[in-house]
Formats: sequence, C-alpha cells, structure tokens
Amino acid sequence: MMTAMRAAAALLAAFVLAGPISASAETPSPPGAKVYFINLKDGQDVTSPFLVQFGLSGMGVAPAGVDKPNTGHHHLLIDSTLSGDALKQPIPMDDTHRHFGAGQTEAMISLPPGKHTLQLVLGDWTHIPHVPPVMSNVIKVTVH
Ligand SMILES: [Cu+2]
Repeated sequence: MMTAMRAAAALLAAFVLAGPISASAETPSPPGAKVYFINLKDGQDVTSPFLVQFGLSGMGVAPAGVDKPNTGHHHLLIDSTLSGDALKQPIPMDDTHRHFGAGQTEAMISLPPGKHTLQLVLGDWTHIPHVPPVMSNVIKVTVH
C-alpha cells in the first residue's frame, strides 16, 4: 500500500512538472458510465470500521499510471466534494480524498462517530476526473 501510494505520488509529481501540455489532455468517459455504492444507501447507519464496495458500470478499473481507454480508478470523497475547476485537476490526496490507485474495488473505512457524507469519483490514470465526470450520488451515513 505504501509503495502504491508512493508510486501514485511520484506520478502526480511527474504530471505537475509536465505542465500545461499534459493538463490539456482530457480523458473522455463513455456515455452512460457510472459509479455507485454497492452496499451502502443514503441515510444508512454503520459501525466503524465499515466496508465500502465500489460499483462501476460502463467502464473498467485500471491501476493509476495505466493509460487505457474507458478505465479509471476509484476515489472516495469523505465530507468533501469536487466541482468546477477542481474537476479538471488531479484529485487531492488527503484524508477526505482517498485514492484506490491499485485498482481496489472495496475498502474498510474508519471514521469518527457522527454524520458523514460519502461520494465516489472515478479518476483517470493521472487522477483527473473524466469528461464528463463519473461520480456517484452523495450519500449520508451515520457512524456509530
Ligand atoms: Cu487517484
């Protein structure tokens, strides 16, 4: 996991250094592609840590760094959203923007008790959302 994160960070750094040429390369998503929560519903009560299963239809999962048409890797936004120009840039890597760059399709998530929002966003091989973006609904969960 550390190795994957480090590779992802290196890739992100390489991308940033490459500058405007790479930044103009949009990755298209096919019509009808969507990401969704398989095992969680809006308003659900969960006990931390809890399993989050990432659903994807109309596209495939590929690890970060693998440039293959109609693929991407999952990102879980926790108490956070992406809009406007943020959708044209690499998704930040922090506690509220989790990357699953090894191609994971589920994760155990630990969160403090209380209400939280969750959203899935697919990112391309350089962690940038597709055009148009492939994002799930925002769901609210209550963590116990
Ligand atoms: Cu990513």
